[in-house]
Amino acid sequence: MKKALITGITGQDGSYLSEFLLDKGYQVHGIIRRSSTVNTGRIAHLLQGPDANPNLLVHYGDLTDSGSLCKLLYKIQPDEVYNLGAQSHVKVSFDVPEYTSDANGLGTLRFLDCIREVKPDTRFYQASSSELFGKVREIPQNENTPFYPRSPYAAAKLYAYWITVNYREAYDLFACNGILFNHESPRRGETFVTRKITLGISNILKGRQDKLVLGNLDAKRDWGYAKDYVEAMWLILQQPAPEDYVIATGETHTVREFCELAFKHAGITLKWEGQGISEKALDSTTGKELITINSEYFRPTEVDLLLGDPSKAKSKLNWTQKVSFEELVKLMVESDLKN
Ligand code: NDP
Ligand code: GDR
Repeated sequence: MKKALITGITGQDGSYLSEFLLDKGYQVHGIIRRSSTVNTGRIAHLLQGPDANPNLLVHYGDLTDSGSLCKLLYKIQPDEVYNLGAQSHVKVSFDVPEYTSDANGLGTLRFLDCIREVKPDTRFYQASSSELFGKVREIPQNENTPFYPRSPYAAAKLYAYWITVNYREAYDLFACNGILFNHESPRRGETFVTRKITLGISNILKGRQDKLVLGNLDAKRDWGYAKDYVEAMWLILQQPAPEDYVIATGETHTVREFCELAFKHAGITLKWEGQGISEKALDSTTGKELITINSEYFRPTEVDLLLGDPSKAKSKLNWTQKVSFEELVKLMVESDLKN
């Protein structure tokens, strides 16, 4: 039985990856953090109840604590490590830059160094990000596009990207970067823009929230479905040689388009008024204000346009996304309306 160790198992991707690997017959070990409130909601169904899987085991640890990582690596002796743990919110990284750098940047080094010492044949996946491309200089972005990080989050992920490449080259580790563009799902954290919108719509329709307050509506993102993307992570580690891959849909949409489509799925057509910080969206039938803008949600430096070129993943991994942008928006809206 193959063994996988996942950091960030309680997150969106960690939960889908766990399900995917358990289905493939892996024994899955996850690192969880101690917290004062329950943080295992996304994997609770795998830990207890009718769908509980005895091949899922969780352990306390933290990416900022090298001893905990090393002990787990020694104890579990995994075949594959998926390093998904991170302070993953770009805007928050401006508020906690040092912690973000520690967990996202040095955390990756801690794991790689431990693998080098303890079990150098472990295959290592690093959750790299399209945020590395930052200030756009080339469209679409592929594995050869230069990086230009625009946040403490992206700068930390840049270090993690290069230390992964360096440990591969210096110590012959099977260490790979998946440069994943934005991917979403009903399990997406509630403060990321897509989920904030779909959950907000549900709350508005149920009378629990008055309106949505957003930031930059003009940012463009290449949004895919998280469940499709965790398959790519696994495929990257099954290749004969360790390489880095861009995983994306090849389509880009503005936050504004996401809003329009999401409200449309809920039966509401938006009518936009005003400009810049005074822009707002009204229900075109009733005139009710549904979206306003607040500068609080703007970032000191923004990533304006992300559009990935997944050609390498298509040809070498035979990977392609199955869920379209329209389907993704629909399934997120429907899920939040149902719950
Ligand atoms: P989430 O925010 O949903 O999950 C992050 C996970 O990391 C959580 O399990 C969290 O634990 C854990 N974590 C945070 N800090 C630490 C720490 N110090 N030590 C150990 N674990 C920690 O992120 P996603 O699932 O969306 O993303 C997974 C990874 O992929 C992240 O590294 C993210 O930066 C990266 N990425 C994500 C993309 C996306 O669009 N989703 C695109 C490209 C890259 P807890 O539950 O306790 O908070
Ligand atoms: P991102 O995702 O920064 O791309 O990082 P997020 O959903 O936070 O922002 C996307 C775009 O929407 C704009 N925006 C808002 N964002 C949030 N969170 N809240 C708002 O109210 C709002 N209004 C407008 C943002 O300015 C931005 O342009 C995600 C994370 O998962 C990272 O970990 C990952 O690396 C990248 O995707 C790829």
